[in-house]
Amino acid sequence: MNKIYKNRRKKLIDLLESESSILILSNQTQYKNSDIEYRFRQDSSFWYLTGLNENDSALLIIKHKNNDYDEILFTKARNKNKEIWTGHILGLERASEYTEIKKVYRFNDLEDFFENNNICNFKKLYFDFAGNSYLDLRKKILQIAKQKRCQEIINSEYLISELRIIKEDYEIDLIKKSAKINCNAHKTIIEMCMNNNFKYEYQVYAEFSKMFLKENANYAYEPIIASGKNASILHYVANNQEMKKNDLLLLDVGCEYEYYASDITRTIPLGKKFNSAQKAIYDIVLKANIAAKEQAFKLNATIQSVHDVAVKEIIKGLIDLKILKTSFDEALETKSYMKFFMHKTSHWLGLDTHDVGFYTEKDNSSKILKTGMLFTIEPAIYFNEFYLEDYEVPKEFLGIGIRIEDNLLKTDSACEVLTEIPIKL
Ligand SMILES: [Mn+2]
Repeated sequence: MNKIYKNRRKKLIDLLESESSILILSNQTQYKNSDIEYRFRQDSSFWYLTGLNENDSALLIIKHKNNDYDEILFTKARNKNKEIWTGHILGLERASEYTEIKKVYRFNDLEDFFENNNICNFKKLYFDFAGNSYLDLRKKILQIAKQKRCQEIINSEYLISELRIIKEDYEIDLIKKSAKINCNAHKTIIEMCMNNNFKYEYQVYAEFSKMFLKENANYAYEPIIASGKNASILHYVANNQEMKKNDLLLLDVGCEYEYYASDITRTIPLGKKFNSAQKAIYDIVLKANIAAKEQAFKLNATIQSVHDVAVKEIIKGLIDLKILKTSFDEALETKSYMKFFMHKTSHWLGLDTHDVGFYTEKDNSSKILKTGMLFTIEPAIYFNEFYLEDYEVPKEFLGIGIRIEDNLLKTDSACEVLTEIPIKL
């Protein structure tokens, strides 16, 4: 197991320029209130490179002029008084054994290490200085690096995402498992919803929780169980409203299994039958979803071309319904369609739901989809009453929100769709 992480570090070291270093911090324990801790979730990049689930830890890799390198791990020491309350701490010795990193220091000494070593007057320091844990420590390290005339401080994502964006077979297996658990839950719960088994959104939430937890999985993010016009709010997470029989229900639920996410959205009519406005919009979104997937299957397709194809279907559909009252070209040019479809069609998927990785190359061209990349396809149309108040949309469309989201793995020959959930009406 630990060989996986060691190999990844080796690849990272190969990417790192000489006289440069990279620092990756673990996640910090977050508190709900007073001394009540949220369940700990490791920082994805720290996990990716070490496989350690400890907070108060950091990985520092230094590459010298002659291309020799140092791997240094910082972690917290064992502590009987703490361990009686919150359990097992790995400690320096065992962390060293597990990772096979020989130089292991206390996390509390990280700042001093930067202060007293010459790594900061190196050419480059890769470091996520804008991360949202250990704010004071991040600021301090940035300060020290600047004081010591580090020539360039670069977001570590630039380096790590080059590795993380292409998934290893080991990762693909875990994502497939995550997608399978998620698909099974969606299939079962969609069937139950269409048979009106639930009265409130939170009852649907409870069912997803049960189906995930019994597979040793959990949510990748707060699920969106949005009935009626709640579906026109992109990240609706209150999940506490009564569901009405002829409303739509949008289910956007992410499953995390062994750190890996799948991210699925289906929108269904609660009474098993769409009304004509719902059906018209659903058909456009479904067409956009299918067309975008076909595009992704093509050789050398870019992530932008997948979005363009989805946008094209959405504009065409909205013009046919006379919701957009301009020519196709004008809608594209003025981006008037963005009142109804305001996000991108895809994001990368992996350890993070919105996984690391840039969408363009250094020359600003869109990234070509390559074997081992995992991404979503999620076209949508929303008619949010509040957002659209100045726009003329026939009344029957107001409040509708429809999104259909699949997860795809780019393969040598085409693409594998990991989320087949046919909706039987
Ligand atoms: Mn998504």
